Formats: sequence, structure tokens, C-alpha cells
Amino acid sequence: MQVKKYRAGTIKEATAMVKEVLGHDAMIISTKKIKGDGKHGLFEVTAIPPGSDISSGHSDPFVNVKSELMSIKEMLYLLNHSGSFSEKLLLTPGVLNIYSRMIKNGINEHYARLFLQRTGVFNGNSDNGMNNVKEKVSKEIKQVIKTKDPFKAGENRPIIAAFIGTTGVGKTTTIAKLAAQLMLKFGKKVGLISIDAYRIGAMEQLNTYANILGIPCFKAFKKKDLLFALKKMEGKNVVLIDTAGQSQYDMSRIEELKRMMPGDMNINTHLLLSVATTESEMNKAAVNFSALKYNSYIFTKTDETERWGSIINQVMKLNLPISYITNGQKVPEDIEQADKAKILNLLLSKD
Ligand SMILES: Nc1nc2c(ncn2[C@@H]2O[C@H](COP(=O)(O)OP(=O)(O)O)[C@@H](O)[C@H]2O)c(=O)[nH]1
Ligand SMILES: [Mg+2]
Repeated sequence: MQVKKYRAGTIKEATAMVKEVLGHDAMIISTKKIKGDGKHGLFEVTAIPPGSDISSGHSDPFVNVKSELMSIKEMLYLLNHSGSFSEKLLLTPGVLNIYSRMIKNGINEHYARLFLQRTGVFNGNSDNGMNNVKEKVSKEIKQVIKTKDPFKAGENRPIIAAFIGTTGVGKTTTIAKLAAQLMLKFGKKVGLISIDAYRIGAMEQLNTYANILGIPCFKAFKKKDLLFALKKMEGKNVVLIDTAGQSQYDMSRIEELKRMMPGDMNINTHLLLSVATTESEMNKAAVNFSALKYNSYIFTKTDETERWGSIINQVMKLNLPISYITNGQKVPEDIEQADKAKILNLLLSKD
């Protein structure tokens, strides 16, 4: 096998040389600093041409590093997304791969670095092999994820849950999934209420689900309708409140909703965010809906993307528990309780 070494003043330059000579699909075997102190150092990138067989019997030493190999394309992507941090990153064994997984899975660069820094891998006195770094990062991320089952306690009063979020995020579908599962799996008595302050007629969809399940469904246009509906639900274990017609940009509607469900009504509010949207859209929704004091996140449409990192980005901004994850259009099966191990696995296991 042909192993080539390229040297330059920065890793980025050395990587660009590899790309120039061996092409986009060459693989990087290692990166190291060979002399100097940062700015005036000399860096060496070792690479092999595309298509090299690295797993054949006589090249055993490479089998161990195979999982840490990176293509030039990935390396350049990474260098462009890590700025001055990149050299530190590339020179700490094992760290690079985990960092690149985090970035590729959509974790914001700033948080990815923070997690790595928190592990202490840059202090350089412990075993920083890939698996070890992965384990340490997992531990850090695990500490920031909180989960919660909002329907656990079987109280004598109904548990009232309202679902808020941008139009199309999946509120009505999620309520249908939950209503069916709470009834069929857990034997709960469930009632539905649809709040629609602007009478845009979004009630039909919820009503259809209520009819299929044979459970009551009330509509409320004003606070007094809501109080009346809640009174009718006194024998229920769970009341799920759908909200219609709120765009995250329409603050007056959000305010209207707030007047209908003031803080003293003992309603648990869940904010739905679609993982398929951009981080900034998600952020905007989270900020604008904060007038409603939600107390858990439900992340929807995880089936439409592999970039689960936005879940972490959101949790880092406002550390609320995650109650559910929805992963498809099918009612009632495409929903699951948030599970830390599963979220972590999706963030760190994929290359
Ligand atoms: N792929 C996917 N689609 C979903 C998911 N949840 C809801 N949807 C779809 O998103 C669209 C809007 O859902 P809806 O519940 O009406 O949103 P609402 O406006 O917030 O009530 C519908 O086509 C749903 O089938 C999900 O987890 N994954
Ligand atoms: Mg709806």
C-alpha cells in the first residue's frame, strides 16, 4: 500500500495538498505536529490513495485505526467547521472522530467543543482512544438530557396536558397517538379539547380521532368554554388539549392562548418542535412560545432526518425535560417515550 506524507504550516494546508495530489476520496490515516509551538509549527498529514486495501492480512496494523480513518472531504468539512480549534482537535487521539460525529449529526459546534472540553480529553493525561472519548462524551451529554413521563401518576384529578407549537409540527397527530396509547395500553380514561381562538375550523381532524376512539371532544373558543369543558372531564384520568392556528411568528395569537390558559389552571404544557426544521427555526419557536411557560419538549418528525443534534442544541439552550419523540405519520404507533440511551446512540454511533 502506498502511504504518503504531506507537510505544511497548518493541518488545513497539508490536507489541501493531499486533496490536490490524491483527490477527494483519499483517506487520512493520521495527523500530527512535528515541530514548533502552534503558529510556527510544522504539521504532517499521512494519507493513502482512494481504493487502497487497508484490511488485507499483511496490513494488520491498520485494522485498528480503520474506524478512525477519514476521507479528505470529511476532513476539509471538519476543518471549515472548527476554526482555530481544529489543530487541538486533530492532535488529540480519538477526539477527532467523535467531534466529527457530533457535527455531522447536527450538534452545534460550540456545544460539541464544550462537551469535549468538559470531558478533560485535552488535558492529555488519560487514555484518549476513540472508545474512551466516546464514553466520556456520552456521559457529558447524558447529564444534560432529562426525560419525563407526564402521565405516570394515577391521580384522582385528571392530568391536563396542552400541546403547543407551530402549525404543521404534529400537535393533532401526536394527541391522537397519545390518546390511543393511553387508552389501549394503559387503560386510562381520556378526553380531548380543542382550543381555537380564531375559529379556523381545525377541529375536524381531532374530532375524527375522538370518534374513532369513542371519547369526548369539546371545543373552546374562550376561557369560559375551556373551564366548562374541563368540568365535563372530571371523571377522566387524562385530558389532552389541542391548540390550533398558532404560527410562531404570530405573537398576538400566542398571547390569546395565554389568556385562555393562564398559569393557575394546572395545565402541563408541552412544546412540540420538529427535528426536521433548522436550528434557527426551532430556536425561534422555542423563544416565541416561551410566553406560555411550557414544561417539556416533544420532538417530532425524527424519521425525516438523521440529524438529531438539534435536540441537544435545544436542550442546551433551555434545559427542560423531553417527554416524547415522534417518528412517523402512523397513528397510534409512531411515538415513543423519550429515552436517553436511544438519543445518545443516534448522536454518537453513526459515522
Ligand atoms: N414524518 C412525520 N410526519 C409527522 C409526524 N407527526 C406528524 N406528522 C405529519 O405532519 C403533518 C401535520 O401534522 P398535524 O398533527 O396536523 O400538525 P399540527 O398543525 O401541529 O396539528 C401531518 O401530515 C402529519 O401526518 C412525525 O413524527 N413524522
Ligand atoms: Mg392541528
